[in-house]
Amino acid sequence: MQKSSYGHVSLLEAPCLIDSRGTLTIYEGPYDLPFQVKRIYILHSLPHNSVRGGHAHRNLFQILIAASGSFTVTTDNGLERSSWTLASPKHGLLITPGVWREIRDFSPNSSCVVLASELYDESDYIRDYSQFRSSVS
Ligand code: T46
Repeated sequence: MQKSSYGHVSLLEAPCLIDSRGTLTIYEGPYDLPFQVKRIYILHSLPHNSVRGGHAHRNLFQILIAASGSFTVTTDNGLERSSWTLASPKHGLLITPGVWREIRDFSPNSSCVVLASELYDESDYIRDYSQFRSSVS
């Protein structure tokens, strides 16, 4: 996937198969996933007042999914700030490199599954907001 000069955030909608047994929601590359998944991690057992994120990535693409419950993601690409409430596994929030993100307002028993395009690499993080702003302007 190409990087643009400003980071980009968009909401994906995954297909769901619903029958009397419940719902099956599918994220399947290359149809629904814009990158190859190299890592999956899960945020769970989250206190309501917890704040996760507070950083941007240089090269990493990610998709955040509310596997259960709900939470709010605020995003900032240096040009605009947006707020996204994720409350269903059928919605995946695609975040490209160059986006500052903070995740908060976790409902009871919420969990956030993250699909990531790269292996963990601390040098890919920008954890200082002023440094992030300098990197995008
Ligand atoms: C993101 C949001 C949504 C690892 O060793 N391996 C990993 O794969 C990850 C994700 C983290 N870590 C280590 C790095 C830190 O020492 O785990 C510790 C906690 O990570 P962090 O404070 O970055 O966690 P969050 O929840 O603030 O951020 C995470 C991701 O790091 C980040 O990429 O976008 O979830």
